[in-house]
Amino acid sequence: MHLPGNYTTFFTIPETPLRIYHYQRVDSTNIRAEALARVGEPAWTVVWSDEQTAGRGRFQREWISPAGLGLWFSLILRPHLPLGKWNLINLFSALTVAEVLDEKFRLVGSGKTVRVKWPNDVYVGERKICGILLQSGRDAGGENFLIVGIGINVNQGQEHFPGELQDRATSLFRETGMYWELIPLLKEILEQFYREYGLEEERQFANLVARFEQKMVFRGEEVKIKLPDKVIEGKIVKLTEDGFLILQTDRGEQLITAGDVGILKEKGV
Ligand code: BTX
Repeated sequence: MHLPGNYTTFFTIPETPLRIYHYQRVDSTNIRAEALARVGEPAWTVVWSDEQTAGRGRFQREWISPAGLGLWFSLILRPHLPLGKWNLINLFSALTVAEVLDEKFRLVGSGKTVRVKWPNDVYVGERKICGILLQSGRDAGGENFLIVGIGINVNQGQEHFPGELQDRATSLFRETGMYWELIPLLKEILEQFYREYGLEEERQFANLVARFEQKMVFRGEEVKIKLPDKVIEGKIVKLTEDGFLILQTDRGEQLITAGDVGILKEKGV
């Protein structure tokens, strides 16, 4: 075991291998988890922090992670899955968070539902409630690992988001009018993740794509997909069995594989 320095608490979740290092403040839980994984930390270790000073999204974009208002955590996985299928874990992670949040909406009798946006964002209506950042790497022993970084807005009010995000971001509090305790929610998400992951891994994630498509926003709609070097327009047809996107463009069908794709409607969601 490689103990990470200055964490404030450590706890496990019974009957699972989940081990959680809890910090008050870190730069990014993904960075911390990656450092641990590189020196051999086993799967199912989680780095969780009340606050991130350098929380990151895709393309090195900033992920706003204020103290105590959301869940900012990263999970180490060592998937028994061919590398070409690791993308499915993107979809799996978003779906798992979406299902737990849906359950909360049902609990408070809200008619709202949570949707997923390919490959791994979680939305309520047109506002992002959760972002997920996957990073893969190889440890000192030559074994591949995956870091699943999850950021969930929980108790922020509108005023806690900077101006440009007030209409594009939301939280459980904003959607339900209630404050939510962080630790039970974290445990629930991790437990569900662990349970469902075991089942999915056994069947090589075979039903996952269909489940994801059912909850996916923009299916059959005209979208713009922003790639690092260009923007492509087309209609989302479906996902491949490895969880990549097939886009109908005016030059035929195109396969979109890059994990760091943003989907924008005309009005710029
Ligand atoms: P993304 O690149 O899809 O989203 C980043 C964009 O989302 C930003 O440019 C900004 O517009 C918007 N944004 C920033 N903060 C928030 C927020 N709190 N709520 C809603 N929208 C926001 C998504 O990347 C992946 C984010 C992963 C975050 C987790 S937190 C734990 C782990 N550690 C870490 O550094 N990243 C991950």
